[in-house]
Amino acid sequence: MKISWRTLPTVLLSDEILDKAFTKARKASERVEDPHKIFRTRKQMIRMVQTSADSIRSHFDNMVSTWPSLDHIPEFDYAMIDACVGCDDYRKNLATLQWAGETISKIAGQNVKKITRTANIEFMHSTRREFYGRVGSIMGRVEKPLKWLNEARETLKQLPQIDTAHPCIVVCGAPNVGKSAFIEALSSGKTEVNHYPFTTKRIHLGHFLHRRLQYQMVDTPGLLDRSMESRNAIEMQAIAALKHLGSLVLFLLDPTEKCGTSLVEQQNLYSEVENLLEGTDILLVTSKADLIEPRPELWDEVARHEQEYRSGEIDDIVDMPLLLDSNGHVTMSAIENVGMDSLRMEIVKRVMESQPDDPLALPEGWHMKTQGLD
Ligand SMILES: Nc1nc2c(ncn2[C@@H]2O[C@H](COP(=O)(O)OP(=O)(O)OP(=O)(O)O)[C@@H](O)[C@H]2O)c(=O)[nH]1
Ligand SMILES: [Mg+2]
Repeated sequence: MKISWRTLPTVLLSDEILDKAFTKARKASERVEDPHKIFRTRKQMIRMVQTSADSIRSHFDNMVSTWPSLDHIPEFDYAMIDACVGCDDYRKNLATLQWAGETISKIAGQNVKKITRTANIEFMHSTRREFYGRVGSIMGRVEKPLKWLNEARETLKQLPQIDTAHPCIVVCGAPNVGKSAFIEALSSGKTEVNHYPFTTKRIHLGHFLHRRLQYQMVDTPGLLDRSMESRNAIEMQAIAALKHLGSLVLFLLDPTEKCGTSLVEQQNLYSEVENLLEGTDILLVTSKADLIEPRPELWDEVARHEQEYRSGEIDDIVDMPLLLDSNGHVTMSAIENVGMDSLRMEIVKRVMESQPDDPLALPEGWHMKTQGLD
């Protein structure tokens, strides 16, 4: 399942919704034909009240049903929405629209009754005017919620579009260790570049396919690359959200320190991430293996295996040696593309192990019918 904020239409503000509704209402009244003035006026006023109310009601109903309901979304999305805009506000503002639509419908019903019961033309007009006035004041009360939702949509649109039904590998580590380069190099298609709403850094979302299963990889700049003290509450919430997402976390460590963060600091960060994402499988990977002197012992052998693997069309798990550094940590070079395929294999194996096949699980999209439970 994947929430798509980008396809949500722009949020119209009160004035625009009112304009649309009143224009429709006027046009509807112009179509009324009746030679009898009282009957004609009655029909016209009723049409104006009903058409404008229906237009606004259906506009709001539509919004409420197209905006994702927080009750049925994956935990990751919930936590991200909460971190970015706040779930309580989200619910409250959508509920206000629902209320406005229902209230306008109700008042319209009362005014239509009044118009139906009178033969006084002036009273028909004034009832219609009174209705428009009340609609205007209700619309005044949804002005703020509409603006809020519009901003929320802009904010949420920036989130990476992660499909929580597929495995996701979270790639973290200090700034400049090569997170983005790693994702770029391992991705089969184009990577998506975005921001988390609370950082200006570019995040990358990429994927590769293995046996028709899509593996997503996302990096975490500005989230898991700073010390605890400098993180704010929103970032902490977003980190908590990552727990619901990661099938596997890769922590990249740049042994050359070319990234600008010392090894000691990087190791401290690693311990912090271990604590923060407790319970998630974390794999420590050293990056920039091409810069390690001397080159890792298995460099040539791994490169040869990977070349063979790439020239075949095997889509299964292949036994390949992992590229290891002198400390026994998995390593790779995104730039020279060595150690990447063997690490990809390791990722697939680990993800598969963390998600054991449940023989009783139904295929996605199946719903068990509840029978005899009425
Ligand atoms: N030699 C070498 N350089 C690399 C490798 N991977 C990344 N780099 C370089 O390291 C620098 C940082 O790489 P990025 O991928 O932008 O690092 P990042 O972790 O995404 O950085 P932030 O998003 O700022 O946290 C770039 O200049 C890359 O070219 C590698 O495997 N070998
Ligand atoms: Mg980056």
